[in-house]
Amino acid sequence: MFESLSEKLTSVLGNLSKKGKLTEQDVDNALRQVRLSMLEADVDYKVTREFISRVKEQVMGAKLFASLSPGQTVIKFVREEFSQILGGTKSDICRSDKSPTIIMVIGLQGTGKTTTTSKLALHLRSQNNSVMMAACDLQRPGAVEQLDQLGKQSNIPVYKETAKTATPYKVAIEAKKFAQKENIQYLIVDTAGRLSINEQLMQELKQIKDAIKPDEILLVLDAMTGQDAVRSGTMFNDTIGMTGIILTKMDGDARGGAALSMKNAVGLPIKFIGIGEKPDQFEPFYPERIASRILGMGDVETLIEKAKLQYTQKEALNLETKIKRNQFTMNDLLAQFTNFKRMGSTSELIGMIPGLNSAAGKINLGDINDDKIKYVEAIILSMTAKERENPLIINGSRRNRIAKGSGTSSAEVNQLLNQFKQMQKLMKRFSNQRSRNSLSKIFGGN
Ligand SMILES: Nc1nc2c(ncn2[C@@H]2O[C@H](COP(=O)(O)OP(=O)(O)OP(=O)(O)O)[C@@H](O)[C@H]2O)c(=O)[nH]1
Ligand SMILES: [Mg+2]
Repeated sequence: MFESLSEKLTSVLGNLSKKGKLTEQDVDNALRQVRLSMLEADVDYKVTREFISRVKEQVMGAKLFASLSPGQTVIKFVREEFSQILGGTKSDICRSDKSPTIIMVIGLQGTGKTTTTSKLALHLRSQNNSVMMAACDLQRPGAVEQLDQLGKQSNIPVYKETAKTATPYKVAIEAKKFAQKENIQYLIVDTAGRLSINEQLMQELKQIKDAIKPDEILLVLDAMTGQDAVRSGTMFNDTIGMTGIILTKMDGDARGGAALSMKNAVGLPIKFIGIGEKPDQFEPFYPERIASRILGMGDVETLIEKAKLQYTQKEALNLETKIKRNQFTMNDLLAQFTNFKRMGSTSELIGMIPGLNSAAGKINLGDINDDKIKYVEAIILSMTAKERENPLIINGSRRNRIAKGSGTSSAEVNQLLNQFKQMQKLMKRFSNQRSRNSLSKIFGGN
């Protein structure tokens, strides 16, 4: 997400910070390029214009032309402004005093409502809440079954009614009663979509809304539809009223115009983003972190949170001890890949590592991708237990056997062995105090 915008801004702002003193002309030139990049990213014209004028105002107010490294200050202002137009601070799901807190999920056809309903349910459950979903899309054949399947996969109960006489608002009322009786903390209601905002859809949604009085109404919008998403956000808010927005398919949106225009145009916060089809490809929306990602500064906080979800404290400590004692083997590397894959796609993770987000094209992201990891895994899996513990015993004939077994060439096996050696060297350096602290931070050890 935001790849194209991020690439351009990283290069414009990178050039700015390389300069020593700046003239007003330098800043104007850079801001002109920022403006063009934002317009190319499909950010609303008015939002862009106001953005640039606010940054310019701050630059002029800061008297930075006299300072020695003004580039960083300009970048700071740009970052803060991005964070502001993305909504400023993170916006949480509200919690009702009485259980259940009811969340109604609405939106046009195919935007990702049902997938998002189950992702949100998983997210709330991971915070130790009891959650139930209600299947109130009785419009599309198979919709109830789809939610039911998703519920089964993640072991989250689904309230459904299959009687021909069932209507969406009646199912919603029954689901609410059931959740109250069972003292379930969150009830998430999936609703039907239509191709466009029509009378029938609005009637149905209003009926459900009046019947169950949800605490949150979240509108699901497809980020890939850019300004169309912004327009439908405005229309839904004018007719039904919402409390927040979930932007899905951010993984397929290199530009990011919808995300950057939404708060200003609709006046509501983006609460979550969908970043893939899988159940865990879903994140709370943190404006500040996203602003950093857009400017190629990475997002260490999210990376740490993702890592923490996958690592137990014990695993983390084990790993750290092994690294400290220089006992990190190919088996450990293999285990790290498995953890890495559970955390998300490689490209998604790379965007969160500061400076790695294609910093002015210095790093070829094509070099590090999910396919490459698959090869590396195949090579390690073709090694014997002894070879994995001690790769030094791998001679010519062993190398050929491993290459054959993994469908690679012996040159590729060699390359991995060399990389592993380099890695071990690097890890030795991790043993010093400073690095140990940062490892603990990432892996949650003490
Ligand atoms: N890449 C990607 N795909 C997504 C994301 N969210 C949903 N999808 C996909 O979008 C498609 C539609 O998702 P649904 O959840 O069925 O959409 P819906 O809004 O419930 O659709 P209707 O009920 O027909 O209106 C599915 O193929 C999902 O896997 C996302 O964040 N990223
Ligand atoms: Mg659906």
